[in-house]
Amino acid sequence: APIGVFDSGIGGLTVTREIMRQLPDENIVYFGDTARVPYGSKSKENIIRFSRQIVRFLKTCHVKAIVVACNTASALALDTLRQETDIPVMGVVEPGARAAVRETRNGKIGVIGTEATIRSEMYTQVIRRMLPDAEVIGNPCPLFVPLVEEGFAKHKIAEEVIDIYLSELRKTDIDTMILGCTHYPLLRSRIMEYFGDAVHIVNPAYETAMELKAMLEEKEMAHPVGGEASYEFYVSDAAEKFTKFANSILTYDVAATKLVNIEEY
Ligand code: DGN
Repeated sequence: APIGVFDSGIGGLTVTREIMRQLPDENIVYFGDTARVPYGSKSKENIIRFSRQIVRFLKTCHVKAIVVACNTASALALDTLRQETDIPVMGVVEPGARAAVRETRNGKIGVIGTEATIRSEMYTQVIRRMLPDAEVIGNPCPLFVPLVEEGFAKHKIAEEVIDIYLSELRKTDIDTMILGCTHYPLLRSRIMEYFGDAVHIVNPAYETAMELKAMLEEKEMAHPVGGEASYEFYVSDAAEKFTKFANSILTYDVAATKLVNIEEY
């Protein structure tokens, strides 16, 4: 059975990419909610409603586990989804928070993400469960999402936007920072340069793939080694734009993307 991965749109492909690298034998069904993106500026009720529909859809694909690749949905809907679902559901917030707790020396951690993710303070809560004295500084960077989607991650305008959003955070003495949004790993090298060696940058996409691997092994749910993994991509709108973006960040050739009327689920 495949692993179901979902996101508010294309950003979750950064998580998918890490899963493909760490778990090359696993089949994947990806759903990107391109009709309703962005989630970052929406209410908790709607984010839960959207996520529920997607879980129902993924279950029709007989997935064995679900990865909520979207940080916003992980922050706001994960608890609800877990209570309602009989297969393992993994988000990106816990793996990202765990890695930050492991890396920090001074307990001062920065988190960047969408408005909704930062407002939820979910990263802070999860970090403090493990490290009660941690000081967590959240900083929303909403413009990073369209910046990446428009293909400007390597353009010099990205440097300016990074400086505008992150100059205050750079003045603090955080020693670790979490890229708490699916798109931010695509700005990772720029952000690393901006902060320099003193700040360890955590990529929740990578951490999630590693935890997924450990979970599948522990539960003896891993796909047997060998054969070629199959990948399927579904979206709720604008399939061609999605396919183009997917091919710009994945090494796997995404030939076609299927359209789903997600409101029916
Ligand atoms: N996928 C979203 C996240 O990781 O928070 C970013 C895109 C969005 O919905 N705004």
